[in-house]
Amino acid sequence: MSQSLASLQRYDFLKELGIGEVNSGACAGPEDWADVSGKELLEVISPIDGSVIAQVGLSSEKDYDHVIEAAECSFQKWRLVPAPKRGAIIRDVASELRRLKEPLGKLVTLEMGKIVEEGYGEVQEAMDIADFAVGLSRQLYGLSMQSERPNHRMYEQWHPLGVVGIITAFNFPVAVWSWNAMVAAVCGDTMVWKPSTKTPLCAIAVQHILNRVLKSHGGGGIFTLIIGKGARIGERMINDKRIALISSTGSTAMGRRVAEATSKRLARNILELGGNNAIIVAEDANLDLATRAILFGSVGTAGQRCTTTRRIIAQRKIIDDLVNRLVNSYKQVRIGNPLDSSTVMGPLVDQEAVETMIKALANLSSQGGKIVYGGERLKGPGNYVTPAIVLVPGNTQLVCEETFAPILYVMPYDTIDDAIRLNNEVPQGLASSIFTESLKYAEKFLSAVGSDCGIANVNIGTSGAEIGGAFGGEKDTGGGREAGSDSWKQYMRRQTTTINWSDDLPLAQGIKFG
Ligand code: UN1
Repeated sequence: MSQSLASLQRYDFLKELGIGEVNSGACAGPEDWADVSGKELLEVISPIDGSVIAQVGLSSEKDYDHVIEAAECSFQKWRLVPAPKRGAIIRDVASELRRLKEPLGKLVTLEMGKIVEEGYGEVQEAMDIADFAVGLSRQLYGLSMQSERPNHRMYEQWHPLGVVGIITAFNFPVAVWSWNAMVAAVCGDTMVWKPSTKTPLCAIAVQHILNRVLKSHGGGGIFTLIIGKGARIGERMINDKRIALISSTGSTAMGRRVAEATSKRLARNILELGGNNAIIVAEDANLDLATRAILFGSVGTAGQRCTTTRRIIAQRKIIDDLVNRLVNSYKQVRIGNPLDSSTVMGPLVDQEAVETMIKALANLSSQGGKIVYGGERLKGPGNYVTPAIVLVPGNTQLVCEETFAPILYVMPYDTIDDAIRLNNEVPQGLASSIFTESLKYAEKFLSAVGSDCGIANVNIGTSGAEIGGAFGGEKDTGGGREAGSDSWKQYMRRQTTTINWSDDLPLAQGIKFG
């Protein structure tokens, strides 16, 4: 069953992705798009110029059940496919992503506004985790332990978990899904993806890729897609007993709701929520390096990464020099159409994001904040602002909140202990960095009394993590870990097995019974 999108403004690169031809609403497998007629339509607005680029039918309750049933049903077979064979299919997904890196990267830019270089980077990240998952498919190791009983063998093995629900945010409309989906797929799970309603086209384009690859392998229902609002479809997902794990990216408020619902039904969750990431710049830091890293961290993706650098904690002796350098760099940032390769900063995702930024800046002076650069709304169509640098005395109430916009707060410190305290003082705990040439400062920052974040870097900014490590953070960031390292374990169930190959029945703990 397939239907056209209600409307789609044509861009040449969309043709290559196939999303102008067949489409949308919900999809459970190859050739299985839901009918769009009679559906409530979602307008997809490009942040570049405010134009409506497409209308997408929102999935109905019936679509939802159809998709979940398809995922449940395909799990029965998929879990029996040897993991390296599952990996071989993911290898084909990676090849398709590689082939379509350019049009897909441009679609990311068109739909959410990050500059095209970052759009390509996002698809690269999806390819990277797919490659990682292919390797993983020949691993998924369990440990073997020494049994205390003679002629007994004890070990653990990992089995597929079930249906995984993936809820993603607008800012990484492809990469964050792939962190979950590529790994979950080789682990033998099937999944249901609910993308942000701000970026349904990226999800539709990806689903077309998946459908093509799966069809060539004679399958379907492993990756499924449902497009709907959080209040309806999201709520159904998090409360649905058929979904064993919910992996969710978004605000802390949303994450609390997911945690509540999944804990109530004792399901698993992976939460990747707000960040309020700081870079400590010590008196001995290489300021050239620090300035470049801060610029990428604070202005990259127009300040809309969860890893965006939001706070600079600068040693009092160098703070003026650093702020001057930052203001000079900010002045050179070319703001404009993100599809233009010379642009450094594109628009914010929507008008609401612009309002939120302007409102936060308006409240600053009452908290001792002083804008030293930017923070203006730019005239014309699209959601453009100038990135702001703000001097603050410390972690005021506003600084403690994550404003998803390019506002960089700069605060002074005197001792390294002060700097670490300031780094840790906010509710969130995702990414953190220190710029220093001192081994002692760096090691202290990384020690148990150092940064309390899930990511702690030295002479590298807070954003732009590689997929090989586990990604996520503590406190209000939700505690989840995705992508590399041993994150795969969350998508599988562990089974501890003891085998007795003796003719006796010794009990553990030396118990004599009967
Ligand atoms: C996010 O903002 O949700 O580390 C993910 C980074 C990227 C991923 C960000 N690799 O900045």
